[in-house]
Amino acid sequence: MEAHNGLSARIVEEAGFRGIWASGLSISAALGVRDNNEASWTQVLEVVEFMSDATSIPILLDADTGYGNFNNMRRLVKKLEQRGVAAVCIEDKLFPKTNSFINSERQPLADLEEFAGKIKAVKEAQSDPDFCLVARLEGFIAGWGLDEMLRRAEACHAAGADALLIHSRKSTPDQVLAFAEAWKGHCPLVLVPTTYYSTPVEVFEQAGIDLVIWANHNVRSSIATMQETSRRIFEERSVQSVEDAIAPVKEVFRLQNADELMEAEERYLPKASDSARAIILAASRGSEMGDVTAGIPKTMVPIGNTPLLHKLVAQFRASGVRRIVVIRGYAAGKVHAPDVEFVENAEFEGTGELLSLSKAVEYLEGDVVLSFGDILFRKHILNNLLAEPHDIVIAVDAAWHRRHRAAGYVDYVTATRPYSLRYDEDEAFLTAASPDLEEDVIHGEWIGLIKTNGRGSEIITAALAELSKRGDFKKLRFDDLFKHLIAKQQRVHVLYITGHWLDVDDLDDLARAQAF
Ligand code: SPV
Ligand code: MG
Repeated sequence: MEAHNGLSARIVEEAGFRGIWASGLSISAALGVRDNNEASWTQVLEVVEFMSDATSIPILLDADTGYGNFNNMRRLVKKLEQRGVAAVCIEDKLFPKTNSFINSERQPLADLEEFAGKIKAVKEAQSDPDFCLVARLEGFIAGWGLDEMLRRAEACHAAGADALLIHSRKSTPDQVLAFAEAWKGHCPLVLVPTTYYSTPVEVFEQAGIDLVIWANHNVRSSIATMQETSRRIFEERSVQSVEDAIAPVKEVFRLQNADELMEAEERYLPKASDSARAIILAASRGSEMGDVTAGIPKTMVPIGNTPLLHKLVAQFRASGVRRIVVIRGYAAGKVHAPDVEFVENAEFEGTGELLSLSKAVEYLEGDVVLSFGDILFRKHILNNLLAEPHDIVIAVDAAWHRRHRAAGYVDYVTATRPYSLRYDEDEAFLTAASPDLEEDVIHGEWIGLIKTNGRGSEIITAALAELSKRGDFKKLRFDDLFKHLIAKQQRVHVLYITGHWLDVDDLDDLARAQAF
């Protein structure tokens, strides 16, 4: 059965056919060109490769006259074998060919010796012993009689042709049946009953014909349907009357094997649940910034033309964090960012960070990065944090004393050891966290990023539950959480960094952020 691209080839296989005719007429028609070798042989090869990829039954390529001489044929065979094409058919005419049904009497036949040489070259070039060559004899088409056909058939058979295609443009099968009778089964015979289509197939079976090719009926049926569909939609300016008559989109997906891709995605793509989630705390106004945050929270302050939150979200995305939750409160209606989820904190006024975080506690699960909504940092900081295997890790800036400091709260920390350039140092753990630490015990400043794994998320969830019982819970900040974890002897790992981040607390910070 004819096919002319991957889709039609798959349809042919599904219908139950045992082989596919990659028709020269249909492939060129589908490409919008004539059946005169207007499409180059490599263009045909591309099409047949798609057909081969889409199917598992043998494909017989209609290679016209072989696109050149014996040498071109040898190369073609090699390329077809590489693409899993089972067989090739060549006809005894001259390049560039003309379709057998156009001006057929004026079509000269190929020199028989030259044609036999091509056949021989193919059989000697093939590396798969099952690769087949069908020699197509156009003698009847060109007006020759049975004797000449038999002479040509013998020569092709002797040269090694695996089968002969006897073509005829008569409306009855007389010519081809006479040939079959005289040939007496020397080798398999192939017919193309395009013009003598009313002959029942049993007649061919009884005559010992081995293969019948329905050569162009898929491209013709698609032409008829596409013409009707286009005409109707154009005239009716609606698809309503065609919708039920055409294949549903679901059928297109099925023929493309879309399900297989979905299953493969399950197996090969990182699972959404496996990758980290970010929770961004962005509920506070940031009143230190005065008029700048009248009506928008600090997180939406533009850095250049882009809101701070958008930059932050883009940083998470760039490090592969796709699930992002933003806790918003002040001017919540003005807080937006593409493809993030929002959690509302209506109690943002005069309350602390832990209350805000507790609003999103249901998202505290698996790998999580908790982040302030007013910070920016270089990519390596987040990447290093994400690579940490420990339950709870905080990013601490050891170069804290070099920082510009806005008035207000600073999350100073002390750890089991200070920052060191040595790569073989012991791990550092948090031992104290407070804005009031004496300068000589400060090892760094927590920058507002915490990374947890599944266990770490559970530990923090439990800590929040315990802290929420305190009367002052609404005022508590992250250093209270850290103190609680230290008191509970929960280990908080310290990942030291040295600069390359900033927070936006005042207008000076904002100016710095523009240049960051
Ligand atoms: C084709 O399908 O391209 C053929 C068969 O060569 S026919 O058009 O009938 O000659
Ligand atoms: Mg053809």
